Amino acid sequence: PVTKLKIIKYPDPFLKQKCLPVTSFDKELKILAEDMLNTMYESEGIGLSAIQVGVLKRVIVIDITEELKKPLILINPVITPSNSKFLEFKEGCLSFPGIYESVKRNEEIAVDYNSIEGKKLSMKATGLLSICIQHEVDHLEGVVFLDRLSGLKRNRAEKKFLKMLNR
Ligand code: QAP
Ligand code: CO
Repeated sequence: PVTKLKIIKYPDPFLKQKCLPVTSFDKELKILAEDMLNTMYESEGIGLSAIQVGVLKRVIVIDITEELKKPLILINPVITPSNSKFLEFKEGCLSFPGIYESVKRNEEIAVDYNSIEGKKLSMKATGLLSICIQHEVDHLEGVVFLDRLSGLKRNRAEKKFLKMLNR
């Protein structure tokens, strides 16, 4: 069965929580990851964290391809910047439909993570993939992209979003 999960929207305080590491790599985890991918594809997203669908586990799914055929499932991801270069990109978020803001993040990262089977893996990422992984890993710490903006920009973007929610 294909399931579309409900996405929690800002300013729900649920999104400020810290997620717990995954320790059992079982059927339930596979179903969660699959439901998250379906939810992301149906919402036309490129990344989604478990916390956004109400699950406090360190699970993220990503697919930045146009053809929607390179799903990435990262469990317990840990990021290490590979250099001191930064990249600015206009980001969106499925928990903030309709707003896009420019955020500065590391350009190149290494990521240690577990596969869906629990295998320890690592990868390097640059460009959009790197940005997307950093955005999703932030969610696992209760951090949203607006938290990465300067005070003034953040205020403006938050007001704009809350106004849109009320219309
Ligand atoms: C995070 O965000 C991201 O406002 C993933 O109306 C975004 O998938 C990382 C979306 C950009 C890097 C660059 C947003 C869909 C999807 C919306 C998303 C909307 C419909 C956002
Ligand atoms: Co997001």
